[in-house]
Amino acid sequence: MPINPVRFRQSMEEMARVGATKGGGVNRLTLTDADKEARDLFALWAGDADLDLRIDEMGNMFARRSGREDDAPPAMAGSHLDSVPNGGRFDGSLGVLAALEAVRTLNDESIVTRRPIEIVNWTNEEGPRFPPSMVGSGVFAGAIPLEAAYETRDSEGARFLDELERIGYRGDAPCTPRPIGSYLELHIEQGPVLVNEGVQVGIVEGIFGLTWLRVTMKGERDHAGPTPMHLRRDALVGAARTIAAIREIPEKLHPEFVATVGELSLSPGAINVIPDEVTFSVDFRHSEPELMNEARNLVEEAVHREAERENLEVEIQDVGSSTPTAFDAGVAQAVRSACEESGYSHRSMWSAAGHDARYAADLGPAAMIFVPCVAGKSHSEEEDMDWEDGCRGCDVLARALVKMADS
Ligand code: HGY
Ligand code: MN
Ligand code: MN
Repeated sequence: MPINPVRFRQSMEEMARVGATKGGGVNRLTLTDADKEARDLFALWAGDADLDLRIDEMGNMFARRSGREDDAPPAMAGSHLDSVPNGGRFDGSLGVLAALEAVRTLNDESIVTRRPIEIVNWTNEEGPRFPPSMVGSGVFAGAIPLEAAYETRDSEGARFLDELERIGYRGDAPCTPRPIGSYLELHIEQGPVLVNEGVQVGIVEGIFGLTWLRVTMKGERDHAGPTPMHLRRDALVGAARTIAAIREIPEKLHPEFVATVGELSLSPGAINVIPDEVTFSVDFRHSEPELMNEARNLVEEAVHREAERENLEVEIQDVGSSTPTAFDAGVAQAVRSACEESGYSHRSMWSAAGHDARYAADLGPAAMIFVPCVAGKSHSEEEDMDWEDGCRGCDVLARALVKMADS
């Protein structure tokens, strides 16, 4: 099953020109014109590969190749084409286009698998514009209500459903759970493990849980000069102390626990006015549900402690969460056998990044494949990947996909 590295790289480089940024990354926020352009390009390539394209009511794109037993639950492989703001050109597109390369190779070799194969481009994997993340796969798996997704608004007030219709990707197919034979997702690791250990392929056997919160702290706007310090209710001071406390939580829980405050907004934002309202996000992750619960308690304790200290009102909003999930040992074994066939070094690992495989795993056996990215860097324009690594990942995906499609 020899993939075509030149064709694969050409498609990756053409896709990287969609929403390209000066710094070598991509800006393809979900449901923007750049996302539409990426979707249109994928749809064109799916047509060229004689795949039947189905778009569901969340805009998820399923490019289907018939199997000998066409009613069998499909062997799926895919990822996402949307990006974070000024993100990397490999995050997500690697998984979609490697799956496409695998199918193109099956076409070249005139191989027909038992199961149909479906390549998936999931809507809004990333989440920054319309939180939470992984919403297309989350609705597909029945974990997120369609109406809730439709009514989400971005920071300018644009509604998810209106934007989905505006780019022409509100499909007719129901976005509801259906059995899948298997799911595979190739992705750059987006972390330092494979690079540091010099290992070529990661066999991803599970995925961290993640919780997203949004905290609002409200104090009192007042003059920066005449207002005595002891009379102030400074929302930014309360938020700053809380954020510093959140930074200390991971080391209380586990060396692999992570917590991040990535968004912060304040009002009025004037040099001579005491801030009266601050909103910030909280993202924390781990593989153990108990530690996720404990972290949630510690975050709430910090918020209420610092609010009381500065006499602030607080609101903690749940933006979204997904539970830690072990992937399927059988699919992981298919990935391991593919690595052994090709002689690639490999190691088992879990993913600390969120991926649509998390929700696909609710509908059928799933696992992921990681390849190294340069310096483990991602979610930035500097994200980079050696092409040999990418081709190794594509080769493993193609081999494992055929095994699963013939299982
Ligand atoms: O947040 C994540 O881990 C993913 O990149 N959306
Ligand atoms: Mn991704
Ligand atoms: Mn990402």
